Amino acid sequence: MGYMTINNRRVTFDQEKNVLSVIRKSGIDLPTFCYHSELSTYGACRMCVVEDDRGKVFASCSEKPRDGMVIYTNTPRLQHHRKMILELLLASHNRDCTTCRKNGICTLQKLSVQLGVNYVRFENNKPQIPLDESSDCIVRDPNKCILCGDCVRTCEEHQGLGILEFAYRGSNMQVMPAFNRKIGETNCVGCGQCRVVCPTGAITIMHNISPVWKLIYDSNVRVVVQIAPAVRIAIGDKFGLPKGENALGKLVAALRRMGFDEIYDTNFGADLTVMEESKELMERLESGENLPLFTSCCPAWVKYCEDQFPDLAKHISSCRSPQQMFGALLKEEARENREDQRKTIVVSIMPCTAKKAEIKRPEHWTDGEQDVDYVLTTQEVSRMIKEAGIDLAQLEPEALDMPFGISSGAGAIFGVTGGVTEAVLRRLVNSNKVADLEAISFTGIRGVEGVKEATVTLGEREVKIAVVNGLKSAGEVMKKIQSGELYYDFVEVMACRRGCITGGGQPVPIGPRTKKARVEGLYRIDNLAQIKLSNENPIIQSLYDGMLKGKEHKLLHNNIQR
Ligand code: HC0
Ligand code: SF4
Repeated sequence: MGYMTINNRRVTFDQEKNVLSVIRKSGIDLPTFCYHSELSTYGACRMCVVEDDRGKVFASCSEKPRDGMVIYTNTPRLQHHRKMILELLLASHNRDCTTCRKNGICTLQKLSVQLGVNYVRFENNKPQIPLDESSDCIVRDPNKCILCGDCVRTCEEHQGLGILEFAYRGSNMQVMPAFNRKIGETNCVGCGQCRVVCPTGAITIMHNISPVWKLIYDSNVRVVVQIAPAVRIAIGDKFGLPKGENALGKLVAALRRMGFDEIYDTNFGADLTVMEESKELMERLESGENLPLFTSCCPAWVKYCEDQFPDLAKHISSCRSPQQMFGALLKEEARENREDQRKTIVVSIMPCTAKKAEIKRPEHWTDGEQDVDYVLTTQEVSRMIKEAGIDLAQLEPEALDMPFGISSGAGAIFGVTGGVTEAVLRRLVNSNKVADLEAISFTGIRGVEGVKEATVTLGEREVKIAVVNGLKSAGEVMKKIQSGELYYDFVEVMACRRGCITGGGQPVPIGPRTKKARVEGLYRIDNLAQIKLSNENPIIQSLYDGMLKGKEHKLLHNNIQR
C-alpha cells in the first residue's frame, strides 16, 4: 500500500496497475479512448494526461503509481491539451453525428460535449471511404475511426484472431483487415467484441430494424419473438434501470405495445438444448466416440472451431442452439396449426451479433425453410422501443405468452460462462435438492477465468470438464487437446468473455461494475426460479410426449456430417 496526492487530496493505492486506475478509484472519471482495463495499455490517445508537481505532463494509463506522487488532473494546461486532441480528432473525422448509429453513445461526441469543444478550426479534406457492409453481423465505417486501436487489440488479445490491423502510415493510417479485404471475406466470427470497445461509429451492429417494423405492421404476418437469457439483465441500461436488474416483464410489456403478436423466452429453448445435449453427452460417453463433446450454442465459437481447428469440428455437438431449436419448434407449430392463415415470422432478441449469421446457416433450417427470420440485438430493440416513444422504465411488467413462457433457472444461466455446463449437469445428476444444486455450482464451473476445469462423477464415471470463455483461451485449450496434452469429456466455449452477458449486441459501455451486475443478475433469476432443472419444465415434458415425438432430430439437431 502507498499513497499519492491527487488534486491536493491524499489517496491510497494498492494493487492498481497504473496512475489512471488510482485516479478513477478516487472518484475522478478521467477521459480515455484507448484504455480498457482488460486490454494491454496502448497509451496513444493521450486524453488521460496528468501534470505532476514539477510540471511534467504524462499519460496516466502508462505510468505505475509511486509512493508520494503529487499529480493534478485538470490544470488549464491539461484542459487545453485535451481540447486540442479532441479538435484534431474531430478535424479528420466524418462529423455527420445526427445520422450516425452511434449518435448518443459515441465517446468522441460525449467528450466533445463534456469538455466544451464548440468549434473545429480545421477542414476534413480526407476522401470518403465506402462502408464495409460485407458481414451479417457488423458494419465498418473507416471514416469514423480515430485509430485508438481498441478493436485491433480486442480481436487479437481476447479473441486471438487479429482480423483487424493498422495499415499505411502517417495521415493515411487506417484500421482494416489484412490486404484491405472486406470483413466478410476474412475469418471474422462476427462476435462484435470490436464493436463493444469501439468508442465511435467506426464499428457498429448490422441493423435489421426496418424489415421487422414492416412485418409488425403487415396484417398477413404473425410476428413471434423470443428473448435470449442475457437480454433481460442488460436492456435496462438504456432506460436508467439499475445495472443487472431483470427487466424481462417490462420488455414484454414494451414488445406487446410495439405490436409483436406472441412473446416467448429463449430460456425455454435453452431447456430443450439441455435435454438434447445431455443425451448426446451420455451417448458419447457410452460409445467413447468424438470425445470431448464441444457445446454448439455460441455461433462465433462454432465458426472459430470450423475455421481454425477443422480436425476438431467433429466434436461439436449436433444440437442446434437454443434460438434455433426454439425457432424450429415455433415454425413447426405454425405448420401444424392450420387455423391461423397468417405467415409466421420468428424474430429473436439476442445479446449477440454472431446470431445474425447463425440464422442463415442452412444446416439449422428445417425442410429448406429458415427457422429464425431476423435477429435483433438488445441495442436494436432498445432503439425500436425509443422510436415507438415508449419509456421501458415506466412500464408495469407483463407476463410472457403461453405455452412457451415457462422455463427453468437452468435455462436462465445459459447467458453466463459455465451456465450451459451447470444446466447439463443438473439434468444428469437429476436432483433438485439444494445440497446437490450447490455441489454442482461449487465444482469450479462458475467464475470469470478464461479456462475453468472440473471433474464430476456421473454414475460410475469421472467426467472431465473444461469451461472456456474468450476465443483466445479457446485456441489455447484446442491446441492442447490436439496435442494430447489435455483430455476432457465435455468442453463449453463461449466466445465472449464471461459469456453472452458481454455479447457484441449489448448496450455499452460494459465496464467492470456492469459485468459483475449482469452476472449476478442471471444467477439471481436462477435463485428465484421455482423450476431448477430443464427436465422438470412441464411444457418440455409434454412436448416430448406430443409435438416433438419422432421429430427430435429434425427440429432440434443440425443436419451436417462433420
Ligand atoms: Fe446466448 Fe444462448 S445463452 S448463446 O449467450 O446457448 O446470444 O443470452 O440466447 O441460442 O439460450 C446469446 C444469451 C442465447 C442461444 C441461449 C445458448
Ligand atoms: Fe474480431 Fe470479433 Fe470484431 Fe470479427 S467481430 S473483427 S472476430 S472482434
